[in-house]
Amino acid sequence: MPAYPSEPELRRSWRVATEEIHPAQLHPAQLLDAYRLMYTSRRIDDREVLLKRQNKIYFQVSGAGHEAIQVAAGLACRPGYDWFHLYYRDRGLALALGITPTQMFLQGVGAAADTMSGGRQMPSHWSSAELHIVSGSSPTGSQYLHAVGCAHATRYLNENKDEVTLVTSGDGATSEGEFWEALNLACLHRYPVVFLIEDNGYAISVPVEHQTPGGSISKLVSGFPGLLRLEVDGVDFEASYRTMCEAVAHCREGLGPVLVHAHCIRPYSHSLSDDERNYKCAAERASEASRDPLEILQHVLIERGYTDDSGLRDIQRVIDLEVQEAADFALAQAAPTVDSVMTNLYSPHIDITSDAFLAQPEFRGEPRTMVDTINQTLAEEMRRNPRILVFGEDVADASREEILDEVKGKGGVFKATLGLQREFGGQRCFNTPIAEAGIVGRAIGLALRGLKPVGEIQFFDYIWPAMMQIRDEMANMRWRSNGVWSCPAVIRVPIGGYLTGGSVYHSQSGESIFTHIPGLRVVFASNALDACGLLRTAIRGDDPVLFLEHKKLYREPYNRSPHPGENFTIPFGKANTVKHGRHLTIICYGALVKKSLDAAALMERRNPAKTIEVIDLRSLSPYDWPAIAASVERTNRVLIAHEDVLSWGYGAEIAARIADELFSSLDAPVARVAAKDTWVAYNPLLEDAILPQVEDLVREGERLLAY
Ligand SMILES: Cc1ncc(C[n+]2csc(CCOP(=O)(O)OP(=O)(O)O)c2C)c(N)n1
Ligand SMILES: [Mg+2]
Repeated sequence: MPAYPSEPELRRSWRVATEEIHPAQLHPAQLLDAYRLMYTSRRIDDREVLLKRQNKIYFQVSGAGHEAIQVAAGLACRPGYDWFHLYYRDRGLALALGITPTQMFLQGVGAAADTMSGGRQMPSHWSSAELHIVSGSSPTGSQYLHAVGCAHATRYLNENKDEVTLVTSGDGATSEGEFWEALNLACLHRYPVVFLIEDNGYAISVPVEHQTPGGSISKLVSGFPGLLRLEVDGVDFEASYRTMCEAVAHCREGLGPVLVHAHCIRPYSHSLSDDERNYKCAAERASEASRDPLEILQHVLIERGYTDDSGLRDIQRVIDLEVQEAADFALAQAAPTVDSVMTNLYSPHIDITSDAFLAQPEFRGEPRTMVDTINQTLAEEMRRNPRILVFGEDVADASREEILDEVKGKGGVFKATLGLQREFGGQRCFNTPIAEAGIVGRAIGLALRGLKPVGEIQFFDYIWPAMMQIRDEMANMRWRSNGVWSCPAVIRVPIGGYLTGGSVYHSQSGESIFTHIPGLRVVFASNALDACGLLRTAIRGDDPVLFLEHKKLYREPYNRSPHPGENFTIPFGKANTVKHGRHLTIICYGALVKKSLDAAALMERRNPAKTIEVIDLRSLSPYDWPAIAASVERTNRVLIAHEDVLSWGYGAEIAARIADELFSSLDAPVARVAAKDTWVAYNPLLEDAILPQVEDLVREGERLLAY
């Protein structure tokens, strides 16, 4: 590996004004420093625009017009102490916090030496562990929930610490549900979060009055209890700085969240792919041009005699040169090697597929149900690790703690978390609002801070509001930041049907949608013992995990297990051959394991010369290809069975791979048994017809045996 300059090395060669300034004492030198940062921001944009036109970088989004409020925000906070969730327009903010021009250009050219993403993210996707700038993504508004999780972590880790979390977005992003979920949570818990809305009047081409009822986000949120609202002319640096200092001080004092509504302009269109002349009239553009934050501050500096025209030109010349040098340096850097594309998808520190997680059970006590075992495993891990927080809808025993002595407690709609609040307190097991993106988004913020969140989505059928958080944030945080940040949260999700009455919104499967996500681990236990071992591995691991729990299997008598010990773990990616046989392999998981065993027994009775092997995958991503291959090479016939729908389902991938890699071992086609390509219905007759049954397995199995 070539030696690239480290982030601190890059920073040493770049001077920024990060000393704390008191608003009342903004002296000339500090105003000049603010101007330098604002001017640098604009010049980097201009240079990037040029480089994009020359095809030397591949995308450009500018901070032009936002520099005053951004630099003010950066200078009002303490990088490396406070926490930052920025958005793509925050160049001035990132500069004020300490990201250097060189770092910006390294990301622009997509260099291997890009400290923020290793050439993986577009420019202006800020990240620095040292400065506490969390790797940003592109989905508008999703960062708000991470900020809430981050502020929650501040409180959990050290209630007296006065660090503040700053989260920013444009005006348009406030229409996203995540913004409202985050505001709800921040006000509910009085978290120390500054919400900075940089309102440039447009979301790409949509003017703010067509986006926000009444056209003013700060007016719209007036009913949120405990929310301090501040509105400011965001092109006026001094006003912006005073406002940001007030907002930050309010949070530091523990007085609750603040929303700063800053009005700015956007002179360079939305991005280089956009031309605002197509939707903004000339008069409006001219009026915006008269509010350029750089010109306003220049005017102040000269009028007060802090500098003159030639002084300004000197400042500009120095910065022009610095920017030019930074760009030239970045352009000379090597691209990432193509063999690096898979690095930092999963933790390089803890390999949950390794034999380190292979443990022998030390059984004790009476057999327990799967749901009891999950409950017990959670409690054991919480005793062992105070960083584990369990939360979700109805997971606590009682939100009103004072009545705990009088009531039995709820502990989840399936009782998987019963007693955890009672034993560990409301700080460690608590109810959340009904907001699935909020559950996962908060988990992301907590995990970024080194906590181990174990969130619950009440039913798989309701996981969809969290999809953006799972796929575009939790699963790719490590990859997109090239290993600097990660979100090793565990999300537990009851799933599946065969409930007689569960119907359309309490019985669906859909695991293949998640196994399709790089960076996410997906496991699915069929019995109490596996649930214990896999859950413990998930919690002790360092990757984000979707932990699927089949509702129908929670309380079955047949899949119970005595307690296997407090250190029992199962590595991910290791299947369990639950029955050995020589003439047909059934590959299955979840509720289909028992059905496959029943079908195997029936087929063997009807075909005495045949024996059937049943493999419970347990872990869906990664999955145990060696176990599948070894079995199919012996039996030469294979049936893949799952409860989720057939088409584009989980079995399609396994079948394709078997057809590709084991073709010469096959004596029959690769068959699949799965749900019909429809929804799970309420009427039990319909549910039976829709979901795969033992007879379906027998029919397909015997077809293969006879082939
Ligand atoms: C979830 C999501 N939807 C759509 C987009 C495409 N998109 C990128 S920026 C943008 C407009 C954002 O406007 P605003 O929040 O006002 O920020 P501004 O760019 O004006 O600073 C849109 C629609 C996206 N990135 N993410
Ligand atoms: Mg906007």
